[in-house]
Amino acid sequence: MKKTLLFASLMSVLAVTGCSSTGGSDASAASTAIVNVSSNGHDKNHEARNAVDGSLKTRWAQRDEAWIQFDFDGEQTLSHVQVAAFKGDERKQKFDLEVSMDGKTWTTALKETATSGTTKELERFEFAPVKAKYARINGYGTDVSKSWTGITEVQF
Ligand SMILES: [Ca+2]
Repeated sequence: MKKTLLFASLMSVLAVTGCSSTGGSDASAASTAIVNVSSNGHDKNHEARNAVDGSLKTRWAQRDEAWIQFDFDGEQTLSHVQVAAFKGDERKQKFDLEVSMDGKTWTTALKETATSGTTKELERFEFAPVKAKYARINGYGTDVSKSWTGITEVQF
């Protein structure tokens, strides 16, 4: 009985982290690994790491000039980003996406983009494939609040 419970809890952990051994078509299992996340600051306890913790209930929030940076495990070829915005079913979060190979020189991958304002879930934004070791989202507030950027989850 104890063994069964342990196995069941182990399986639920695997399901949450997306480490499925079936190699199925679950998109989350194929997301690019992020080894570090940082930002130019945050509001209260809404830290940068909240944008990659797998929960839509936690967020990174910053006002006015806002950026959040994602460091990958070496060189990656990116062609999309998924973004879930805080109150994403009420507000359109405005952002740009920049990518870099050295963390110093940045190239714009997505310019003057915004979430739909119709969902709290991850939304997918595609762009021309580009090699990158780093990616950065610049937030420009929402259609409701010009100063606040709030992002609950990001995946590449
Ligand atoms: Ca989160």
